[in-house]
Amino acid sequence: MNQTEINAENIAYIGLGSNLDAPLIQITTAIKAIDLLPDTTVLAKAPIYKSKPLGPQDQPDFYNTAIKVSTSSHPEMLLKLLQHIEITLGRVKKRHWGERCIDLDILLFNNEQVNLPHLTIPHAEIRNRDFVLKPLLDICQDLTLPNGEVLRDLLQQCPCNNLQPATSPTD
Ligand code: ROI
Repeated sequence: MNQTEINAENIAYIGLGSNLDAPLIQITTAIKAIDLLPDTTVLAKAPIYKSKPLGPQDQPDFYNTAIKVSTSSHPEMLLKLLQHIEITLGRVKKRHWGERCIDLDILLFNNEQVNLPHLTIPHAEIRNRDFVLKPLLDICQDLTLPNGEVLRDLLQQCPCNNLQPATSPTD
């Protein structure tokens, strides 16, 4: 591989979610940690939204946002780096579709499709989650999936999780 390929910049969109242990602080801290990665720069941040949990209802409301990054990591490396940040922030898996202090998902990576046992890009649930689609569209109104589907159209067909703008770090 020549130098140009090694340093090739990729554009990725990352979804962030939290409903435990001061969620707004978790999200802010995770964004700072991503920006501090040696090969990754945060280019844009969406507003943070509060939403009803998708899944078990006996858990706190979620806070969600998305960021756009430029990165020279390939998708699997980026996944490893994000998982490391999740662990550093104290993420412990409690139950399926349950509460979590931080969730970092690669939503889109260039216009690529990745189908590995441990990584699916675009995120497998992207079309069913308004708390993912709305912040993505706040960053870029014209986003499409690699198969040509328009995210704006997907949001119109998406089940509603009662998204509200999150206001203050004490929310
Ligand atoms: N529900 C909402 N509203 N936001 C999330 O980020 C979220 N993440 C999850 C599950 C538990 C499926 N539900 C969610 O992983």
